[in-house]
Amino acid sequence: MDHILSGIKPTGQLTLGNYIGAINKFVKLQDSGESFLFIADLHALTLPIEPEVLRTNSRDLAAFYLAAGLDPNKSNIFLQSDVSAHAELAIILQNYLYMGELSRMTQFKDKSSKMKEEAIGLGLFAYPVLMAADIVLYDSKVIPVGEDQVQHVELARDLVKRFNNRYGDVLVMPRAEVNKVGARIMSLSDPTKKMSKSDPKGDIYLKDDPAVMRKKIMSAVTDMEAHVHYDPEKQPGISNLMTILSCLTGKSFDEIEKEFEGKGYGDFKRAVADAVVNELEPLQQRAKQIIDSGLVDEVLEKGAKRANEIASGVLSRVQKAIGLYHK
Ligand code: AQP
Repeated sequence: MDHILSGIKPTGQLTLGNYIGAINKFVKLQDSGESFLFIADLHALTLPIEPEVLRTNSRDLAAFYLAAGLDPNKSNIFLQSDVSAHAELAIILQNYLYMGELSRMTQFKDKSSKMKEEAIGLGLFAYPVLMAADIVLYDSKVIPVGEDQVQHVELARDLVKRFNNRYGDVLVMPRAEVNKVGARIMSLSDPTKKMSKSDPKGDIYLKDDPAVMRKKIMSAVTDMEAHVHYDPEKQPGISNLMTILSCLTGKSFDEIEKEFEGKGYGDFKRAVADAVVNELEPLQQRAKQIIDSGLVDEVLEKGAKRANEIASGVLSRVQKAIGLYHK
C-alpha cells in the first residue's frame, strides 16, 4: 500500500487556502493509501511564535483535520515533534543539500526579504532540509501540497537522486501531487499574492465568524471589466473567487461564467460567500465538538505510535547505508 505524506505548519490560524490546497486534498487521497499527516510544529519554530499560540494552533489543526473528514483509522495524524526521527534524519540530510540551492528557495527569499541578515535563523534557511527528512521518512511516493510547496518537494527529489546515486536504493522517490484547480488560492485584498496564514490581509480564516467571512468576500478586490470571466492575468480577483467557488461547489469555470452572464459582481460575490459559509460553518462546529470531546489527544497518540514505527525503520536504513556503526 502506498504511503501518502504531508503536513501543515501551526504558525497561525488556518486559511481557506490551506483548506482547499491541502486539507481537502488529503481527505480525497486517504482511500488511495496509508496517510501520514503531521502537524509541522518544528517547522513552525522557524519564525518567532509564542508557546501558547503554538500549542493552541497545533490542537486546532488536528481538530480541523478530523472535522474535514480525515479518518484516524486510515490517516495517521501526529505531531512532528512526537517523532524524533524527523530531527535526527534532518541532521544527517543537511550534509547532502547545499547552501546555493537552499538560498534559491522562493519561500526563504520571501520570508527573509524584510529581515536583517543577523536576524535570519538557521532553521528558516534549512527549512527544506527538515522538509526533505519529513518526506523521505515514510517511504512516500505521493506528497499532496499547494503550488507554493512544489519547489521544496523538487529539492527533496534532487536529494533522493543524489543520496541514492551514492549509497544505492535507500530512499523512495517522492512526487508532489497538486490540485488542477485551487493549488494557489490568492489573497482577497491583493489577488497577485497567495493567501497565507502569516499575512492576515486578505485571508479567510477557517475560524472566522460567518458574518466576517461574508464581509471579506463582499469587499474582495476585483476589476472594472464587469463580467465574470476566468482570466487570471486580466481579472485575477474574479478568477480567484471563481476558483474558490469551483473548488467548493464542483462547478466548472464554464458553468460559473454562464450562471453569472449579465449579472453584477455583487450577485457573484454573494454566491461565493454562500458557498464559503455553507462549507466552513459546519466545519467549525465539528472542529469545536472535537476539541471539547478530548479526541485530539487520543488521535495524536495513536498517530505518533504508527508514525514512529515506520520512521524509525527508515532512519535505521539510512544510518546503516551511510556507515553509522550500529550492531
Ligand atoms: N493560498 C494557498 N492556496 C493553496 N494551497 C495553499 N497552501 C498554503 N497556502 C495556500 C498549502 O497548505 C499547506 C500548508 O502549508 P504550510 O503551513 O506548511 O506552509 P505554507 O505553504 O507556507 O502555508 P501558509 O499558509 O502560507 O503559512 P505561513 O504563512 O506560515 O508560511 C501546503 O501544502 C501549502 O502548499
